[in-house]
Amino acid sequence: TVQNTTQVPASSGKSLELCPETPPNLVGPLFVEFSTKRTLEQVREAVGGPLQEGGRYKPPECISRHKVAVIIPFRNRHEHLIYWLYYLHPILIRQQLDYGVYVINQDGEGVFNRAKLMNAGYVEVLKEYDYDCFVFSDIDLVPMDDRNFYKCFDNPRHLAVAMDKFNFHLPYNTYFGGVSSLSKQQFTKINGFPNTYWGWGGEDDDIYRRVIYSGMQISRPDSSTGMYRMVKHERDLHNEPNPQNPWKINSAQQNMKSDGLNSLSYTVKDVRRDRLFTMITVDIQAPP
Ligand code: UDH
Repeated sequence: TVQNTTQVPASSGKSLELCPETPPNLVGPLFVEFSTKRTLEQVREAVGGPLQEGGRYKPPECISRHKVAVIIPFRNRHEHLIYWLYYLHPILIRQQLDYGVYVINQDGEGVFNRAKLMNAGYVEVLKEYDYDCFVFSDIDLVPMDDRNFYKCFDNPRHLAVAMDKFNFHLPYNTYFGGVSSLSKQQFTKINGFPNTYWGWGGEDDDIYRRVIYSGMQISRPDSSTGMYRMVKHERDLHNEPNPQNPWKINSAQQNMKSDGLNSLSYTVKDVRRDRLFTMITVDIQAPP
C-alpha cells in the first residue's frame, strides 16, 4: 500500500480529514505597524518555524481545501518584504491554506512591469506544485483582519478594498489593484494579465475589464474585513507613470485575445529558496 507520508504523521495510523470550511483559529482584527525594524533572520525565527524551505506550508492537522500560490511582483523592496513575511505567514497558517510564497523579482534596471511579472509567476509556480488558486499581492500591503481569506472564490476576488492610503475606502468602484485572487480556471479564461503595461498605472484597470468582458463578476470582502495598511514609500526608480497606459485600457477587450498568457515570453535567471519565500528572478525583456 502507498502511504501519503506528507499528510499523515508517522505516529498516527488514521488518515487526515478535510479542514473545516471556517478555520477555527482566526482572531479577526489585527494590529499592524511599520516602525519596528527586523532582520530577515529575526523574521525566520519569529514566524518560520512551521514552514518548509521555500516558504511552503501545509496544515499538519487536516487536509487543506485550498492550494494557493501567493505571487508578489518585486524589485528592490527588501524592507517591505520583511514586513510582508512577518505579518502574512501567521495569517496564512491560521487560514489553514496549503500555500507557497513566491517573490517574482524583475532582473535588471529596465522599466518595471507588474502584470508581466505576475504572468511569469503564474507559469513558474505551476512547475513547482499543482496550485489551483493564485493570490497576486503587492509587497507593501498587509491585511488588518485575518478573516480576509487568501483563497479563491466563485468569481475573481479583489481583496484590498479598504487601504489606509485611500482612507479605508475603494478609490473608485471598479478598482482592482493591490491584492487579488483568481483560480486557475478564472486566470486562463482571461488569458492571464496583459504583458504590455510598462511603468506605473493602468494594468489593474485592464485586468478588471478582462474579468467583466469574460462574463465574470468581482467578488469582495466587506470594507471592514478588507482593511489594509500600506508601507509608505516614495516612487521607485524605473517605474514612472506611463502616459500611454490609460489609453491602452480602452482596447482591453480587443487586446486580451492576443496579449497575455498566450504571448508571454521571459527567461528565468535565478531561483533562490529561503525558509520564508522562493525568489524567482526573471528577465522580462524590459525596455531601458
Ligand atoms: N514594485 C516593486 N519594485 C518597484 C516597483 C514596484 O517591487 O520598483 C512592486 C511592489 O510589489 C509594489 C507594486 O509593484 O507594491 C506596485 O508598485 P507601486 O508600489 O509603485 O504602486 P503604488 O500605487 O505606489 O503602491 C505608487 C507610487 C507612490 C508614490 C508616492 C509618493 N509619495
